[in-house]
Amino acid sequence: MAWRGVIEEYRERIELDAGVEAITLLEGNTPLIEAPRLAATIGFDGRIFLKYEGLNPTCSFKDRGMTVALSAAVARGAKAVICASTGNTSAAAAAYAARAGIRAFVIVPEGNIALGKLSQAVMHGARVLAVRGNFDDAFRVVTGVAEQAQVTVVNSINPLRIQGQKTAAFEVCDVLGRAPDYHFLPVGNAGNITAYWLGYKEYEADGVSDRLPKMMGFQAAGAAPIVIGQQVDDPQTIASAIRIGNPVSWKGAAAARDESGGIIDSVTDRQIIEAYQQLAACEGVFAEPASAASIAGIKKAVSESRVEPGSTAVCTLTGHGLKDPTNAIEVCPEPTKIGPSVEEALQAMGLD
Ligand code: AN7
Repeated sequence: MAWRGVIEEYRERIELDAGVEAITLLEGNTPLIEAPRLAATIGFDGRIFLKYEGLNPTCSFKDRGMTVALSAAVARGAKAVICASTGNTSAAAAAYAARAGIRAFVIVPEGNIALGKLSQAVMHGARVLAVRGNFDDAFRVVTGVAEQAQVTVVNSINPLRIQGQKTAAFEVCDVLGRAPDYHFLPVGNAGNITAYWLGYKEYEADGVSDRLPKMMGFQAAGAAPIVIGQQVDDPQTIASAIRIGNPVSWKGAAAARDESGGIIDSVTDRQIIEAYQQLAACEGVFAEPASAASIAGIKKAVSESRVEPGSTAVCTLTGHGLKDPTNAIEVCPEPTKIGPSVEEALQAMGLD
């Protein structure tokens, strides 16, 4: 049977009022790709699988939560949704609001959202407000606006977002037949690590998986409030998606770490960029810089002997590489310019 989107596929496991009509773009069912070359490159004697969330309809994992949040909002008669976003949430909110025929307002940090994400928000007809400030400032504006206007907040303080996002953990188990031993993922607002942990716990409690993974979250070193244990006032990282100083789901992330016996650690921008290029070049999988924090994370954890040899690890690649063409072009060598001549081409190819 054709895939019906995460609500219909997992409706009995999602806390959504019975009979709510699903507003869907058929999100979910993303591939779990084994990455043996990457495992060999980083010296990991075990199996790595990539949960490639960049293949969702708006090219990030945010679609899973947005289908649930928008479906519930519309069922309750909402005419508009609002979110603060480093880009991907706004792209998903804009698309699902368009699908539902309601308005979307998105507040993004001016100058700090990747081009692909901004193009999605505007193309889907959202009203985009660029705030002079960072994500945390934008989020404060959203909560303030929501107190005074008839708009539904679809940031991950909305618990329905977490309900949708946990389906990614179900999919991983449905493919592997059980939970992995380790689950690596980037951490920004910390909604996703909270959601995966919830999903894994539910499958384990129901006997669908015989184990729980250790949750291995990674923040960017310049935006690592959970790692240092305090809010960061001026978060900085090349991975704009996770440039967040005061995560909305901080408590959920800490609980996932502590209950699972995992870690929340940081990786530098240099490590993120190296992993970003390595993943694309050695496995043919293109993910945006924030997503590469999970790859930088497993490299770091393996190098520190924090991962058992012979174990199975899943790394979530949260967003597609095409979301952020600017960074890709910047970190790679420029194309070699040649005239329309076979000789020049051969010479430039450097094969002889
Ligand atoms: C590609 O869009 O917060 O820890 O406003 O876009 O669940 O926040 C994006 C977050 C990782 C972090 N990877 O996930 C937003 C936003 C990508 C992301 C994260 C985000 P959370």
